[in-house]
Amino acid sequence: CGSFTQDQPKLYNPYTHDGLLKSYLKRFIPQKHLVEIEHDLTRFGDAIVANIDHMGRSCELKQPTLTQFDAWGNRIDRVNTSEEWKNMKAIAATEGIIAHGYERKYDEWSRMYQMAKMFLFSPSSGMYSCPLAMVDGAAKVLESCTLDSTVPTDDRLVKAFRCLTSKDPSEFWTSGQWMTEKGGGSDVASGTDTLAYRQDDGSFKLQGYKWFTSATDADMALTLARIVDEQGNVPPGSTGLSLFYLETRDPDYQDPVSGLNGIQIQRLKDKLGTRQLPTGELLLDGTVAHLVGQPSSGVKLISGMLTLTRIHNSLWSAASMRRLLLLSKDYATKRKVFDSYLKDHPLHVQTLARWDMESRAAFLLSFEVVRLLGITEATPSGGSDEERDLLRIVTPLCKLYTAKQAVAAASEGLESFGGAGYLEDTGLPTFLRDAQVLSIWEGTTNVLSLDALRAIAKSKGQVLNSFFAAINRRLGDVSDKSKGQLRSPIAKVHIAAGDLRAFISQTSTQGSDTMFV
Ligand code: MFK
Ligand code: FAD
Repeated sequence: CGSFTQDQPKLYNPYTHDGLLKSYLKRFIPQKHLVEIEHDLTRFGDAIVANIDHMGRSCELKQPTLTQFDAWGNRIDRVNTSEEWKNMKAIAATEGIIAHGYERKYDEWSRMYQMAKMFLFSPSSGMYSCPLAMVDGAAKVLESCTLDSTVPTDDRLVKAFRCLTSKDPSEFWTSGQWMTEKGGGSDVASGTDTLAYRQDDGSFKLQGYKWFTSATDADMALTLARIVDEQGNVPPGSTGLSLFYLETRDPDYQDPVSGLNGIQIQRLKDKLGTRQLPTGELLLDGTVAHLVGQPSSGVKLISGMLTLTRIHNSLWSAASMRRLLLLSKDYATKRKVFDSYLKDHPLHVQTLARWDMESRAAFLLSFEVVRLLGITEATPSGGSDEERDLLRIVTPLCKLYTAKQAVAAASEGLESFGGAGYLEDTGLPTFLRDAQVLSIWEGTTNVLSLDALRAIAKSKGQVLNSFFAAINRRLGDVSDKSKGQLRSPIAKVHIAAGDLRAFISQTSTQGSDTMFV
């Protein structure tokens, strides 16, 4: 009596055990690259099962803390993170999780390879995928700035780009993205009152308060501030914001005790989820920073970072949905109820099948954005007009849509384990807690739907024309191939796209005066 124990769900190699990513890569990546890529993903999938997943769990169990003062009253502002968290940084570097996207060894498929690795890594990374998303976004901005021949090349930015994309753990850097202030996270233009004072050597000193900064342990950050002119005037609005680069522990400007560059960490946030992540409030008090690009183009420049972090957000949404499903499917072969395993109960299978379908749609839509990103970055032409338009319009829609799916799927996922899904020591509640942030950071749902409208308005409707042209053409292809029956995996993208089309019509007619549909 009471001796029954339940076999727990087991994580198998998420690459070899789930045909979705494997078959997708096979469809798109040329054979000459695929052999090498598959070999690496299989090895990485084994490493995830062998130790990375366990380390990721430890990152939640050993949450970061802040020590503000030493025994003698000195302000030291030290963020204490676990060994496992630090190891994630080394793994990310050696695995080339950022580097692959910039080495472009596999041409336009390099991004697909990089994001495939990220897809496998993120649910096991103990939220390290968050700083990595910001690393990728910062690398993208710095790459375009250092390639821009209209602006003199700044050696600091070249060095930062090298560190962000390094495979050497001793050189690899992470980056923060400090945009949100107390007055506004969505409305950055009104909310930002950080000021930048020009110094004689051409650098700037920042004074301000950043209200949400994830990865407070980052090596560098990109941030926004308003440049005060010689008369003491401060430019208002969106065009008054400039983009700055800073090193949190710049050796030239370190405080002798805390080691920080004019930064005080006021506190770490007490959060519903993402507890693995040191998200803090920072007082910038004379932080030495360097202008990136032209003054007053801060929002436009940091939008390049937002594009990348929003793609990572979509990837994470799809990856967490898929990972929880794999665990749930395994559990269905182990948990017996009413004399049979869950897998033999049609109603349970139907629930899993619906969720499976949702996760496939999220995956396909996210990887379509990744495919487009790869084309625009690594083909000599930078992609066709249509491909660039699609990347612009689908990125915010994909982020907002997959984030909502991820929250619903995490809830369904926990329920599929019954009461066990609610228990902390199964590790399962983390999925739900962490999913809730996906629709908040990197632009809330409404802000992203307005971003889609911004893209439509700015292009005078052209991005929408490209969107429907692509949909109609591919729907035609699918109908031809399957004689009207939408059976192929691509058809599933179109089902998701059909929802998006309905969504766009809705937001275009409800959300703005600039109507296009
Ligand atoms: C694991 C994956 C996730 C990782 C998460 C990492 C941790 C979380 C970190 C964060 O949450 S960081 C903070 C994220 N914050 C946001 O996402 C801000 C949300 N608010 C917006 O997105 C606003 O739309 C935005 C601040 C970008 C702009 O608002 P404005 O001030 O009304 O901008 P405006 O005047 O419309 O645009 C200024 C310029 O930027 C315009 O260009 P032009 O000067 O040429 O006309 C715009 O076209 C351009 N722009 C704006 N959004 C763009 C864009 N360009 C390209 N793409 C976009 N998305
Ligand atoms: P608000 O902008 O006040 O939004 C409140 C509500 O208003 C939302 O529902 C929103 O959708 C809605 N809304 C806003 N504008 C409109 C509009 N025009 N039309 C209709 N509805 C609208 N920020 C950083 O810069 N760096 C970080 O590293 C970072 N890390 C974070 C980590 C966590 C865990 C969290 C939770 C947040 C983090 N953020 C970070 C902040 C995050 O980006 C912002 O919270 C987010 O952008 C929303 O801004 P807000 O909090 O000011 O909300």
